[in-house]
Amino acid sequence: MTTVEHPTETASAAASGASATERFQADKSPFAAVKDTAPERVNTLAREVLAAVHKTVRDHNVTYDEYNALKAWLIQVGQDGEWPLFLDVWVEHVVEEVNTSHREGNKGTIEGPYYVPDAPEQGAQGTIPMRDNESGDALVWDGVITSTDGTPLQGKVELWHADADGFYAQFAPGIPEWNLRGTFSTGADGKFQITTIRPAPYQIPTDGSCGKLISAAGWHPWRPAHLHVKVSAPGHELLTAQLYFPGDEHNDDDVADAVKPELILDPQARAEGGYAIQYNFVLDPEQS
Ligand code: MBD
Ligand code: FE
Repeated sequence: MTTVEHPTETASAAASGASATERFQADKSPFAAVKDTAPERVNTLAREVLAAVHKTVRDHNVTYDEYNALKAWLIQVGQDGEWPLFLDVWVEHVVEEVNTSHREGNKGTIEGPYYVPDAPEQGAQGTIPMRDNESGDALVWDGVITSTDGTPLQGKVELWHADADGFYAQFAPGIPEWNLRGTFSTGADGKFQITTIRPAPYQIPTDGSCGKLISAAGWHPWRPAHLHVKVSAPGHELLTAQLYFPGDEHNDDDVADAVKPELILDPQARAEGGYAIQYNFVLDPEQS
């Protein structure tokens, strides 16, 4: 089992937003990707978003107090570093939907704000980096990566998830850098076996602007327990997904609307403790 040192600083929800913003800003590619977007496209999108806002203001006779509260809140979202959180929780699921509807292979879902590339390689069969005293039941996951025609693919599964307290390494302080983050590369048979721990239900940070919106609106901050994955193989579309556990009370009312029935696991209790899961990935060939 891979173990990593255990710093003593305590994890906190508030720091996650700032880390997510810094990490996103460090990657300049989002701007490069839309640099040459035609004015017509920008015009259409910006105009329609604004028209939707105008309609809401008219339909509900929005007051100046409410307009100013909105301004103050938008400013605060930026100051809290919570734009990545806000967008990934309340917008990304529709972007994912329209961009993957052509797929015949696995359903995917949103990436969320806490992916970090290049997690340490553990081989086709391995244990994700974790602390000696990591809490949570053991989870042993067997699977295979294939193409839509059934051919096994030499590929990789990048897995990341929260710890039993709902904190992600590199976004909450006090957690070893690569804790519960690993890359599992398969051989030509596409098979992998990953050992990790079963994560707990997750609450998005409540101590920032997104939390203020949630409590002001009478919503709840919960996501069901989930495992994040990116699955890739040469010549195939990258699959970004999350896997969920049956019976989680938030599978039906995920704050981020990211649960799909195809992504719910079927864990089996093991005689030696913990759970065994079997979940395979089918990747779509890249469109030419
Ligand atoms: C998460 O862990 C997550 O997966 C999403 C989508 C949003 C916030 C935190
Ligand atoms: Fe998550």
